Amino acid sequence: MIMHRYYSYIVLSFFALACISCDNRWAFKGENLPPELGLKLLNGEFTDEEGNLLISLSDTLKLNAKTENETYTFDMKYFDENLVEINYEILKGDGELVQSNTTQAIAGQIDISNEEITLEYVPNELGEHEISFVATDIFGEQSASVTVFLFFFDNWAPIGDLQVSYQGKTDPRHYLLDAGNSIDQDAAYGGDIVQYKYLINDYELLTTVPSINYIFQSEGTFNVSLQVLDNDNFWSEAVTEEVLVE
Ligand SMILES: [Ca+2]
Ligand SMILES: [Ca+2]
Repeated sequence: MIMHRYYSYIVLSFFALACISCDNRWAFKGENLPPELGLKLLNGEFTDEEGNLLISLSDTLKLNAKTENETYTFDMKYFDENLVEINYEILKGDGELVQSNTTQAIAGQIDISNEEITLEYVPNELGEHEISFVATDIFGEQSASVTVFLFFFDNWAPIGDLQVSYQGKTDPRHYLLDAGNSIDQDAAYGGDIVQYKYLINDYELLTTVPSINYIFQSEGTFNVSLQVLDNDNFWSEAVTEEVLVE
């Protein structure tokens, strides 16, 4: 009987504490867990091996008339028994957040009828964008804020690289003009070099292959310059080599 009384005492005091903190609500806030909110990891899970949630991600996307995707899709999930709402705010950039498979669309609010949420961000401008989410439960307890940073760009320029080397094989003034180390800075996003323009003094030569064999027509000093064109129709700045042909 003594044990029983002790148990009752603990429960009562717990109840008393709960009512002080829960603002006259008919529930035990002391048993409440604050909501948790996380973004989908690359492996398709929402928690890592140690049970941690991903609360921030940043990504860079190429966006122009030629790219296929004009939006950024991502997933998040909430963990809570008594969630009331998830609010979001676009802190940086002009864009819209669209939730898939929902009939209810309230600005600044996410439909929480499913724990897993698929969202699409539609930017109205290039540059930096930042979207922040917070989940709130019935007791007003909030999750850590989840933030998505996105950077949209239209094109990064190519950079030409020119190596001139003496060959002398077919002719004593035979050289190799090699632009093979030229790069397109957005190669990781589908950027590519499609043309090479050589200017040898005043003589212009356009090719689609990175290196050419060239025979100078006379002795003398030649300025060989190179520009490369990317698949977004943007020319690099010229790089120039001075070649002394003997
Ligand atoms: Ca809760
Ligand atoms: Ca490019």
